[in-house]
Amino acid sequence: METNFEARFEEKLAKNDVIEPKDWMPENYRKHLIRQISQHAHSEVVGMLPEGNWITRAPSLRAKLVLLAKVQDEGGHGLYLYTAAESLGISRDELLDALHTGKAKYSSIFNYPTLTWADIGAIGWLVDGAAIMNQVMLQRTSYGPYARAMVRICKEESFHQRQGYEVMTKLAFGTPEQKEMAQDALNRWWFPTLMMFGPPDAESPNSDNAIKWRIKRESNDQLRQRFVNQTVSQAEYLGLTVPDKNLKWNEAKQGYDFSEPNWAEFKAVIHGNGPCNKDRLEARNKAHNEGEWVRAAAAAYAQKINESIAA
Ligand code: FAQ
Repeated sequence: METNFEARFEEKLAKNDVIEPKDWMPENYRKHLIRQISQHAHSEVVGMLPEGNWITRAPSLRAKLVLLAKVQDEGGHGLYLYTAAESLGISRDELLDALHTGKAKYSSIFNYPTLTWADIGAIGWLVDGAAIMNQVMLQRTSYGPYARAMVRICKEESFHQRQGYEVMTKLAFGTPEQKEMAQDALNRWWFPTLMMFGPPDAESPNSDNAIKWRIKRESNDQLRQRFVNQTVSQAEYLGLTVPDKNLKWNEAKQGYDFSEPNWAEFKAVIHGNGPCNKDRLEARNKAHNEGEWVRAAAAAYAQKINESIAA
């Protein structure tokens, strides 16, 4: 019986059809998706923290409004993604509990501090730039609710990338001190951004299944390479230097050679030992606990509505 279902599932993947929540799917496919989608959702929500702490310090009313809108967008992305994960049969409470207890991962990049306004520019330019590079393929991922959520997310991330590049442009073409801030931010965010794409392909335990099931359509290394190829000329336009002595155009591969990020640092960060892991989890737990009354009020309201419909 299961063989029939499995054959249909494989056939759909082969035809590039999407798998929907009510379709039969292998248990490991379901688990793989819950892992990836929930980590992605957690990243969006934790990603609000390093930027959120600059809303009150943005250098103009316009900059404040734009940053506020961006941070709200990230919250929205978290919500679409949690909903997509829930459609696989896991509850929001379970997902959040995994984040709050430190069991679930979220993107390594959000465990680095935002020291200056230029860091907000660097996050938009580099971090959102890397996010888009990775997420464009996810619009065609094999699980329908995830693919559909990614369409809107990608549109919004493109604005975020522009916002960051605009901040960097203002600083890089501003006073010498501003340019120095922009360079310092690039120096600190370059390698952590390269780590966002995940470990090298040869050391990526989830990639084989992800590619087989068309969850990921390109590998960690392919996307990292494309990001470097695209971003170097953007840094050049700004008159900034990518902090990598080994960065060099390679005519034969039509791409840049570049240094490996520090993978020992990456491992430490994803296992809870980065510069801000502790702060991020504390902030999320505090926000969750302080939001208890909102959840209780929403539940009480929903119950009243249900009662009045039933009456
Ligand atoms: N950080 O076998 P692989 C954003 C883990 S964008 C932490 O290669 P996979 C927007 C991985 O989970 C950022 N952990 O895994 C924004 C696995 O551990 P596990 C979020 C990482 O899944 C911008 C282990 O290492 N984007 O938030 C990382 O095939 C600005 C082995 O790795 C997404 O999540 C990492 N960087 O590939 C918001 C995109 N890399 O689970 C605010 C969707 C790897 O076995 C401001 N996700 N690990 O215990 C993906 O495309 C994939 O999950 C990868 C990892 C590429 C992240």
